[in-house]
Amino acid sequence: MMDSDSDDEVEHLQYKVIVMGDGAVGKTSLINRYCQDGFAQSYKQTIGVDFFNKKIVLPGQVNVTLQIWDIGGQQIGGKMLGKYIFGCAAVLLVYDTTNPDSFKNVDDWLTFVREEFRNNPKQPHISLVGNKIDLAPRQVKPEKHNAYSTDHHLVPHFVSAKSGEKVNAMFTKIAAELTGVQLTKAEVEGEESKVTASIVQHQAAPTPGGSVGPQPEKESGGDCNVM
Ligand code: G3D
Ligand code: MG
Repeated sequence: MMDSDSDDEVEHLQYKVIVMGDGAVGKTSLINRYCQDGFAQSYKQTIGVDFFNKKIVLPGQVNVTLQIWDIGGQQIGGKMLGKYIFGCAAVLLVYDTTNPDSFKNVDDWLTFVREEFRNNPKQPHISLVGNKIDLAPRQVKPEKHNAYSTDHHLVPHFVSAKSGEKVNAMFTKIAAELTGVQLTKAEVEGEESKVTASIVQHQAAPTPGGSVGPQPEKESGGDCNVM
């Protein structure tokens, strides 16, 4: 269901999406893959919080801008994290499928998110994202991932920021779920092989907060930069 009443807003929905998880699970790589369709072998640690706006067009000419936030090196309990997560519409809880500890720690990240949204009538859409599926051996079994997702009402995803496998499809599905647009299997599969999105804005100094629902989009040119 659409969150917005006016036709204008329906045309330009914007959602804040936060990518969370332990260090080195691939948060920056995932965002970089989605925004720039690239993968760097080595990243300097993200300083502070970056966000990137990515515009996609869902079936039915529904224009959506995902404002994707990278929490950088922030840890649970960090003073700013609560401010950054405020008002987000979706959370990606990322872990590394070759690192069982990072999966175990998802529980702490989820607890943090639930706590932040306690008593909030607008709960965020939360995905469980197993990254690095290009690597073997996989230390976290898909059954475990799926069971955890079911038990905690998360949407399960497996991706590789390195190969790009399922990255576009994941973000498109999240955007569709946020807007209530139904995607066919063919449309989801189509996302695997094409990049339909374009970057519309990047701001270097984000203001903590924001609102859950669609926000008016300030369209501008600009690149998706990893700072
Ligand atoms: P973070 O932002 O969560 O801290 P990064 O994680 O994106 O900085 O990634 C941490 C390391 O994991 C990086 O390697 C990066 O190249 C690697 N990585 C990220 N995603 C994938 C993936 O899908 N597959 C594989 N094989 N590696 C991945 P370095 O060597 O720079 O530490
Ligand atoms: Mg990072």
